[in-house]
Amino acid sequence: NESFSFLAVDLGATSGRAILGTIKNDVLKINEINRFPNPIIDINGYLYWDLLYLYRQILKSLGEINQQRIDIHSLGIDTWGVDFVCFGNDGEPLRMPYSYRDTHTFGAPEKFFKKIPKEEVYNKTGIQIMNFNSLFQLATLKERNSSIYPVIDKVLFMPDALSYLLTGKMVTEYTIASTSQMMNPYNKTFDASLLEAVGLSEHNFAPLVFSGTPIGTLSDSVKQQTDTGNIPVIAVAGHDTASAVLATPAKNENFAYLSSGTWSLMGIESKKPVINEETFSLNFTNEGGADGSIRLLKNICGMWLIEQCKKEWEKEKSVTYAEIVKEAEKVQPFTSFINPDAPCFAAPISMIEAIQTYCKETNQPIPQTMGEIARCIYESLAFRYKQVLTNLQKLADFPIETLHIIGGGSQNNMLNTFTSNAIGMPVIAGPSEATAMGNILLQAKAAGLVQDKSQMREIVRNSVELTTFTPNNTLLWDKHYYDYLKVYKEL
Ligand code: LRH
Repeated sequence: NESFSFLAVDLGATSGRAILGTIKNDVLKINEINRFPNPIIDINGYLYWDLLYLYRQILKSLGEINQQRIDIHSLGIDTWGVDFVCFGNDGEPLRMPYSYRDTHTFGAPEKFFKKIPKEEVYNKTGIQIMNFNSLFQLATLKERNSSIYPVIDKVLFMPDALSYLLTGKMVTEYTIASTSQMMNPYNKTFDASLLEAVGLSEHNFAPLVFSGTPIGTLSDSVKQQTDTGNIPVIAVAGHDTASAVLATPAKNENFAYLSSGTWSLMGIESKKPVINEETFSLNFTNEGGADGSIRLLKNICGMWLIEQCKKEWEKEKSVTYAEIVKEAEKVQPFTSFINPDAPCFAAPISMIEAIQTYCKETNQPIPQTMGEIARCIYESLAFRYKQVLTNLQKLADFPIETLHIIGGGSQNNMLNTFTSNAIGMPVIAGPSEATAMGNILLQAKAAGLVQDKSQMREIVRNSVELTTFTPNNTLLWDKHYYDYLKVYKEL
């Protein structure tokens, strides 16, 4: 009953955190070491991530670990999907990475499909067509004659780029690479024709490794700056969603998951890719799972909607999510709905105005107060979840009996209740730190402490309190689902 500690660096598109995980007697205890915002930086209308700031936050977290005299076995980094850093042949970053929210990729897929038709791109990758996928970001840079493009030596996805800054070693981790829309999900390698279409080849990527592979140890420079030793850096499931799904506390296979954060990722696990006319027309994605399985899922615009509204409300006075939910509880239910995935919500100047305009254009009452707007968002999300879950059930070859909601959004009991009522199925909420837990459990696997996914999930169940929400009022929710469908505008 020895204990082992690991450091998970979990970077989301709104905030990042460093979480210490300690495993003892098959129980995982987590402890937040550092939490920091990860703002999108607007420079002359282009949107970037601050790579060096993220690097410095990781060093700060290591320094903190050292100060607290904690011995960690290893460190692993996971981040949001699709974004990447380009490096020159001297190993230096060529520019700050763009944020996938940058509108420069609007319209990029349509242009790309003139070279390789849409259906072919989908059939090759199984990835949901979204304008910001790495493939279309690269196509955009090439098309814009970006000055760095001709001198790109390596493209490293975000977690791999940060691991490289820490170790000097370059790898391409499979789960994060799978979000790029450049990989073949059957043989788990890059598709040469897609790379060629953006003027790249396999040489522009570091060697592919699977989740749980050691990358190297902290470089001398990092060791000096943080006063730490030879800590190994592990390529965990670099894609945050893959890490989160791994930590779903499911007991059997008849479940769907909803990884709830800035995005709501709703899906099932599949042993092999599911790529057919139906998944194409429903635009479902086949991302790589940490255990080699496929995450058949759909990206739903999640807490982004409320996060953006909150920012606007905070211009007047600061407000917590608990306060927002409290206001939403007070207002008239089922008044106005939006399609959370309508393009107008992807990167609006004002989210509040975008929601109001949507309601106006669909002849619904226009939500005005914080409570009204929040209620509109939460009810619409619950209905969107029902819509996607219905489609998922058509694709699944097993009965979906429960929905596991994991991630930060699982702490919203109002939304959990709404969701359970809308889908007419029990919702099991938690853990809220699923991503960090998945990250840590993969490091534990690399250390030989755990063997497989079912053992990892058992550890998660041993370690957290889960809350079950049973459906109520389903008839009422069913009735209003039709009102939602009426105003739901297909993309
Ligand atoms: C969630 C997420 C999602 C991606 C998006 C870009 O954080 O990784 O799975 O599609 O960010």
